Amino acid sequence: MSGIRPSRRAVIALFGVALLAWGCRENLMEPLPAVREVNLTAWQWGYEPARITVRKGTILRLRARSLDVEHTLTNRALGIDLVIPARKEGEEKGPEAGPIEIPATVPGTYAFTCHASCGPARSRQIFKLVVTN
Ligand SMILES: [Cu+2]
Repeated sequence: MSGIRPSRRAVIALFGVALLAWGCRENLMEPLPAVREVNLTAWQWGYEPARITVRKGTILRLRARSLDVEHTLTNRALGIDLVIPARKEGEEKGPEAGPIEIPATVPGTYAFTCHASCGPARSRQIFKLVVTN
């Protein structure tokens, strides 16, 4: 009987190693997406930062605040239209808008603009998301 024990141990050990290897393989095949947190500031007429570059597969988690009047962060093709409320008198910034999550799945450059009635140079207010491979 004592001759059987080592082989049973060996089988159990092999099963453990196989299970561990399978688990590691699963992790390598489905890596968790990286999350990039961005705190955007909007003003008449721009965004800070004005450009963000992320790798494909990243999730952009974005919050925004205004330094003056109401703005939006809009990309209609992506279905994003975030309203960024105006700053109230006596406050440094307006209330936080978001967070919204933008999954960066397709490489390219995506422009976001403002569609609020924030003034004559609104067309200059552009935020660009660059997604690389
Ligand atoms: Cu604006």
